Parts: sequence; structure tokens; C-alpha cells
Amino acid sequence: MIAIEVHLDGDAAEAMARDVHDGLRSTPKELAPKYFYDERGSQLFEQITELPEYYPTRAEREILSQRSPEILAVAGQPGTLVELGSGSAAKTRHLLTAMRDGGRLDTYVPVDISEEITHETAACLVDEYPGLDVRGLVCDFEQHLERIPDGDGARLIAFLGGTIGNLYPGPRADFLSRIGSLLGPGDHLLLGTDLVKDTVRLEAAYDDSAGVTAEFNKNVLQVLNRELGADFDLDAFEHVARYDTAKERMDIRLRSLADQEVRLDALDLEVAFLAGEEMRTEISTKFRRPRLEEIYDGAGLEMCGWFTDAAGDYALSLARAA
Ligand code: SAH
Ligand code: AVI
Repeated sequence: MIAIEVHLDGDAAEAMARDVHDGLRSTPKELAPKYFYDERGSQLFEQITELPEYYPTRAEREILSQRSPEILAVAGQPGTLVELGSGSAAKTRHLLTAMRDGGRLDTYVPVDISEEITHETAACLVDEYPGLDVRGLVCDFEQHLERIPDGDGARLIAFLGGTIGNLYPGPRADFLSRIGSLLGPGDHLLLGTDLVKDTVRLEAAYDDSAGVTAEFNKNVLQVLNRELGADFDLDAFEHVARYDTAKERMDIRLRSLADQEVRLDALDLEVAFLAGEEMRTEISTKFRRPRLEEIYDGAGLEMCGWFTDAAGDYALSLARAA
């Protein structure tokens, strides 16, 4: 059975307008990465996951394909899997299959801001896992986290792909604390985190030779053109991806190639860009185990499992309420 609640109402449109207005008027300018993911943005992200330079998806798949039964055993054999930022749930199949094979697969709750991909994913999964109850939420997970349904018995809340790395430290701490408050005594969080590594590999992963990440980055301008009646010229910006070694995070930006003015009709706003000016569109934080343990601690969580790929590029960790 499929039931999907959509919470992208007038409030979401207003929140986007406010966010973009504030982001374009701040110095330096900034846009939130959640706006990448319209239908095209989700498709481009799927292409990114297949790029030779983009190792995180392969590394996470390696862990899930080899260690899902072990992860589920540490997590107390949950029957409900909630997934934040589920997207196509491609790698999630390893967890769902291990849950089914262990005789405990009842409910899957995909939570994603992209409506199209959530409907597609739900439809595929009920075919692949007969009897599976899919109770999806289309929403901004930072706004509507508390709408996640309770499960019968233990729940596993998965947040895969390294998407936690796209949040700034303050909102990340709040978000993890709120997840902590949702965890009952038998529930666990399964968190995917990309790990610190050398700058050359990191920058290549976010600036691939085929230009897919550049297209993904610029797609946010197309989203603003459509949703806010803007007139961004995508050819007048270039993709920039730099690793900030002090903050241990990728810093993704769009650089204006000329002095230019952009109009956003829905905001009744004209914005000037100077040639060479950069607007941040995303950060992607890289982690080390001790730092992640501190972050869990600060959010009232305690790490109870740590699983990496053979190369040590990426980690999945399990946590429970402390
Ligand atoms: N988990 C998948 C997809 C990661 S891409 C994987 O590991 O491959 C990030 C996903 O999070 C996208 O599907 C995007 O639509 C979703 N997302 C990003 N910000 C979000 C937000 N604020 N609320 C809900 N979903 C969000
Ligand atoms: C979704 N998120 C974890 C990706 C990342 O690696 O930070 C988004 C991405 N941005 C550019 N490439 C991939």
C-alpha cells in the first residue's frame, strides 16, 4: 500500500521566497542546497552518483551491500525504516532486502522534498517488496520532522548519502537533537558521512570532467527562474568547487562571469552581481570519527556502531538516544 502526504503548500512557497530574498541580499550571497532538487535536479544528482570521480555513493553501497544484516542486528531488527532525503532509494534496497530476509519488513517511510522522485520510488518499492507499506512524506525535513509516523516496534531512521554534511553546524546540531527526541528506546539512527581525505580527490568529486556537477549546481538558477519568475542567464555563471581545509568541507559556489543585474519578479527584486563575484550554493562537510562522536554527544545521542568501506573513504554509523 502507498500513502504519500505532501507538505509543499503555500507555506513552502513563501518560505522559499523569503529564503531566496534573504540569501540574495546577504553578503556574500547564498542559496540553500535544498533548492537544487526539482525533477531535473534529482535526475542530475542520480547522474552524479554514477560519475567515476564521485566515490561516496559507491562507498556507501559497498558498506550496505556487505553489512546490512549486521547493521540491522545492532539496530535491534527494526520493522520500520524511515529514510530522510530518500531520493531514488537505490542503496536502501540493501537494507530493505536484509529486513525482508530477516522476516521483519513492515513499513518504509521515505521523506524527501522532491515530489516526483518520492512518488516514483514508492511505486517501484511496492512492486519490488510485495506487502510493503509505504507511508511517504514530501516535505522539508527540517520543517516537518515531527510528522514522521510512529512505527509498530523498533524503527530505524536512515539519513544516507552524506546529506547531513550539507547542513551548517548550528542547524545540524538542532536537527540531530530533534532526531534524538524522536528515537524511542528501541529506535536507532543510521547516518551516512563522507570522511576527510585529500583535497585533490575531494575537488575532483565535486568538479567532474563531464560537467554534470556544474549542471547540477546551475540548475538551482533554473529553479529560481521558474518558481520566482527570475531571469538568471545560466551561461553567465560558472561552477566553483573548493575544499576548505580549515573547516573540512567542500564549498560549492556559482561565480558571475560578468557585471550583471538579475530580476526576480515574484520578489519584486533586482540583484546586481559583479564580475567574479561568488554566491555559495552548498557546503558538503567531511567528518572524522572523534568529531562525529562529539557531535552525537552534543545532540544527546550515542554512537553504537561504525562501519566503513574497505578504503576508509566513507562511514555509516549507528546511534541511539543517550
Ligand atoms: N539518499 C539518496 C539521495 C541523496 S541526495 C542517496 O544517498 O543517494 C539528497 C536528497 O535529499 C535529495 O533526494 C533531496 O531531494 C533531499 N533533500 C535535500 N534537502 C532536503 C530537505 N531540506 N528536506 C527534504 N529532503 C531534502
Ligand atoms: C546530497 N549530498 C550529500 C551531495 C554531496 O555530496 O554533498 C550533493 C552533491 N553536491 C554536489 N555533488 C553532490
